[in-house]
Amino acid sequence: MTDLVATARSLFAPGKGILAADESVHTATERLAAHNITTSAEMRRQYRDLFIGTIGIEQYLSGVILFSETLLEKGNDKKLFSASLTKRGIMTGVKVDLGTEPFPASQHELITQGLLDLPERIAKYKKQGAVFTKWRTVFCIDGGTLPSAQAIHENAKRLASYAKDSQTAGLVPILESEVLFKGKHSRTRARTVIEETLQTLFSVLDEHAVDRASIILKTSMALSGDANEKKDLPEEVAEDTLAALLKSVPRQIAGIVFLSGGQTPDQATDNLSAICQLSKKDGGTTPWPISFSFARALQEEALSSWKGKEENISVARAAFLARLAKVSAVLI
Ligand code: 5MM
Repeated sequence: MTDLVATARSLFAPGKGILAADESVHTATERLAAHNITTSAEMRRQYRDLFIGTIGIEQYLSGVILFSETLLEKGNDKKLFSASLTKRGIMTGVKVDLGTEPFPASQHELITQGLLDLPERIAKYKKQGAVFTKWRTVFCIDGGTLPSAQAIHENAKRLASYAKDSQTAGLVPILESEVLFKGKHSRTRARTVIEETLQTLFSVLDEHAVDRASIILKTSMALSGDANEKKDLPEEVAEDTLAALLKSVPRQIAGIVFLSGGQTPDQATDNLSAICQLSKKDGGTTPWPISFSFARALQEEALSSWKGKEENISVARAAFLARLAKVSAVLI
């Protein structure tokens, strides 16, 4: 087994998952504004410290994905965030894409950017303590027409190029393919789009000779859109999500982590629980380990308690730990 494969597999330690704390400046500003917190670089540092500085997270987390800015910062304990994670046995990852831009061939769709100086940036992040990376592509469902085949293919090519660069540098790549929850679409339509996007992705990854064994897939669950009146049962979500993944994802990859995508913390936890239960039915139906890489579903309750105030830190951290314990429990 190569070092890269060993690192990828250790991110799936029993009962552990990954905290996505890699909000870009724009997204962090939005998340904090939703709780009436005004953003500044210092406020973003405190926001990161709220989660990374929580004592006991190592019981539930194998890794944390950081935004590049955070890699250079220190927590309230005056230690670099990455060093404080490493000391607790938690691996540091970094978001390496530079966000999305309109796709020239189909202006209503988004394409992820950041390939130009990627090898240099990855080498720098490695020196700063990162052992894994993440690149996010995003697809919006619009009726039966979007996402278009061109957008799916272009995003897959960029994910493949990124994955190759990350593996060459010796960092495990997490390939995030997000099918947005936003919209009126049915769960069946979401399932079909997950299948289409992942089937294209894995065929393009093979064309680029990306080593399957050291990649991690970060995916959405198959859900009815948030503007659809239909409320999915966790068992329905589990059935469609696993059916799509079993049809589209090769057995050799290191594992699959789920994003929460704007679901409430309870909804994301219940749906992940149903997915894990179904995956273990009859002695195990899935060839890859499954875990979580949530951002919002892990952070929301803590942010509501914190409100950017020092006196609320301990209550907010207790809420974060309580949610981590619930999500971790469904994996076992
Ligand atoms: C934490 O947010 C990540 C970065 O997003 P931006 O590029 O918009 O700043 C994002 O990739 C995140 O890792 C995933 O969307 C999962 O987060 P959720 O909230 O869906 O679990």
